[in-house]
Parts: sequence; structure tokens; C-alpha cells
Amino acid sequence: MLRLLTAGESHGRALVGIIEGVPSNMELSAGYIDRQLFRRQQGYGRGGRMKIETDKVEILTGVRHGKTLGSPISLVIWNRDFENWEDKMAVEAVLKEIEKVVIARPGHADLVGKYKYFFDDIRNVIERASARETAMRVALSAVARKLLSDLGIKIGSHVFSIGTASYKDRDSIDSVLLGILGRKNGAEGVSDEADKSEVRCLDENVASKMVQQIKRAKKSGDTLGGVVEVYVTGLPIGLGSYVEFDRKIDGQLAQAMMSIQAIKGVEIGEGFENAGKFGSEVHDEILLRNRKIVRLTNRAGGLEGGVTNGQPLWIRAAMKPISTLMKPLRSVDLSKMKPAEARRERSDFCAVPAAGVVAENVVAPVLANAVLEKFGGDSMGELKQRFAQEAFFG
Ligand code: EPS
Repeated sequence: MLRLLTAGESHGRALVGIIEGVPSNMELSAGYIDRQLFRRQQGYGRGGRMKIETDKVEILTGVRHGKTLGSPISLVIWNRDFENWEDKMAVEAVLKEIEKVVIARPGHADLVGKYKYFFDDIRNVIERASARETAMRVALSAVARKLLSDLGIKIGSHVFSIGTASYKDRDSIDSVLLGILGRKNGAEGVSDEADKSEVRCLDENVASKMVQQIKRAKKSGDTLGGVVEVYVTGLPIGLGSYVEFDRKIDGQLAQAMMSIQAIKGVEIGEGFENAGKFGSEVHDEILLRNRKIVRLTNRAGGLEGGVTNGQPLWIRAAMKPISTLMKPLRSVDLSKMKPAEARRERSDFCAVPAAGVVAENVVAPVLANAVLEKFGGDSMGELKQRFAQEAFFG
């Protein structure tokens, strides 16, 4: 089974990570991981930091001559911005006076972090709570994504809405998605198309409305959230299980998505929309065609009973607007216990396009774990052989 661990402060020297449990003999290069890191850094609405960082991973252990060894794989991403923060983020004590952050931003981890860890400087909280952490999470997840990709399991995402800029109805986007998902590249084709847009949106008109909204938010010192959708194709029937709560794969996927910074809602398919409909309008009928079971709809989002059902997996996630505002909200100076405006910090205005890339990557370890649990194997050859012989797609 896969185990992942990340470490690193946003403006510290580096982000580091370990992934353990990857079978041997899987081809893996830094370039494969870097492609996901590059995609995560794109998108209209990012702030100044992304001009400083060009994230590249170094593989330190677990890979030899381009193939995994079955041993723990450790990665490092150096923070380029660290050179501007050497004193502020020094490991050793520094003699200089370092200004403390004492005003908490509403919606951020600032206030709770200060009280939980007993800090007099909110900088200690900001540094780890920052979404910079997702760079390493994506890097580690990309390793699991490679494992899935080698088995033909493809992942993709697109941005469904930013602020109120959204598709008018589901049908207009579903017909486009259905076409893409049916092609050779499966769900990865969704990302290939979405990546052509600066907001990762599949429809030009909706995309330009999204850009307009972000521009307006930026002008007024505000921020915006949105909804992203992740798809996975090539999944066999039977990943996850209904027999015990913690083996339900929808629960595991929700945890992976919900733990991305600023994600506040997760649904499988259109979970919330379906709650207001009749059962007859929601469930996907089971039909026979040429003695084969077929489903004409996928409202369940590829999961029934916490188990993959052979249909494309479809997960939606809602991101709240970023909590660092240039037009700050009211807060409190905790050193003086007096009202104050929240701190203005360099920040993104909208990171929804990047969140989609993070989301599509973080589902990979969950699914790779389920694949390893069901099919097993210490080497990629073994896993591939078992998958080819035993995977049932319906
Ligand atoms: C972030 C604030 C900004 C973002 C950062 C997340 O960083 P800074 O405060 O250094 O300008 O750029 O995102 C990343 C660094 C990244 O790699 O995604 C925050 O407050 O969470």
C-alpha cells in the first residue's frame, strides 16, 4: 500500500516528500513529474509568486537508471523565493529583529494555528498552511498517476465555474465531455483540452466570462472561488468496498479532495443536485444489450456502494475564494488586542485553474492504492499481468 508524506515551509529552503509502496520496474523520470508541476503553476489569476518559482523536482532516492526500485522514493523541490527569505526563514536563530505577523486573516489558518501551536508569530502558521504545499503533494501524486497511466487509467479535469461565470446547463458541457471521454486518451483528453484555456475551461464563451470576473475581482482587491470537475477513465469494476466504512472509495476520495487548501465542498457526480430530484430521475438504469450489461447514464459518477462500477469516475469540488484580500476584512491585532485590518499579503486572486490540476493529481494515490489492494504485485510486470488477466470492466 502507498504511503505519502510531505514536509516544507512555503518560503523555506525546500519542499520534500516521500512516497513508499510503489512497485519496482516502473519507468519514472523527473520530467514526468515536472509536467504536472508546470501545469499546477499555470492559470489566469495567480499572483507574483508564480513568476519567481519554476518548480522542478529532483528525485533523490528509489529510482535507478529510470526505473523504480520498490524502495521509498524521495523528492525535493527547491523554493527559489527562499533567497529573499533567508533570514526570515532561517533554521538557526538570527540576531536581527524579524517582524512578527500579529494580525490574522479571516478564513485562513492564522488564528487557529496561533492558538493551537502557541505562537506569537503567525508567520509560523502561514508557512505550512500555504497552498505551496500542494507542489509536493502533486509531485508525489504524479508518481501514483504514472502507475495508473501504465495500466490505462487516465485522469483529467476542467474548471466548471469561477464566481458566477458558469455553464448555463449540464447538457451543454456533458455532450462535449462525453465526446472527449470516449476517445483513446480517455479522461486525460479533458485536461489536454482544458489546458489550452488560461482558466482551464472547455468553452470559450464561459472562459472569457471567467477571465472578466477575475479581472473585476483583482481591480477591487477581492478574490474568487469556483468549481472544478475531475474525471477518471479505465477503472475496472470493484475498486473500494462497501463492507466497511473506511474501505468505501468515495469516502477516501472525498478526504483527498477536501484536504486541498480552500476546498470546501466535494460531491460524487451531481450529489447535491440529485438530492432535490426523484429517485427515478437520478439512478442509472441497468440494461441488457447483446447479453451485456450497459448503463445509458452516469449520474452516480462511476461509484455505487463505495465501489467503482466501470463507468468514468466523476468528482466535483468547490473552492472558496482565497482568504488573503488586498481590500482587507476586519480583524484583530493580537499583540495589542485591538481592532485592525487583516494583513495585505502578496497572494493569488483566483487559483481555481491550479486547484483543478491539484485535484486531478491527488485522487491518483487513492486509486493506485485501491488497484494495488485488489491486484497486488511487487513489480510493475506482475501488476500489469494481473491487471490484464483479472480486471473486469463490465
Ligand atoms: C499562498 C500565497 C501565495 C501563492 C502560494 C499560496 O504565495 P506567496 O505568499 O509566497 O506570494 O503564490 O502558492 C504557491 C506558492 C504555490 O506554489 O502554489 C497562500 O497563502 O496559500
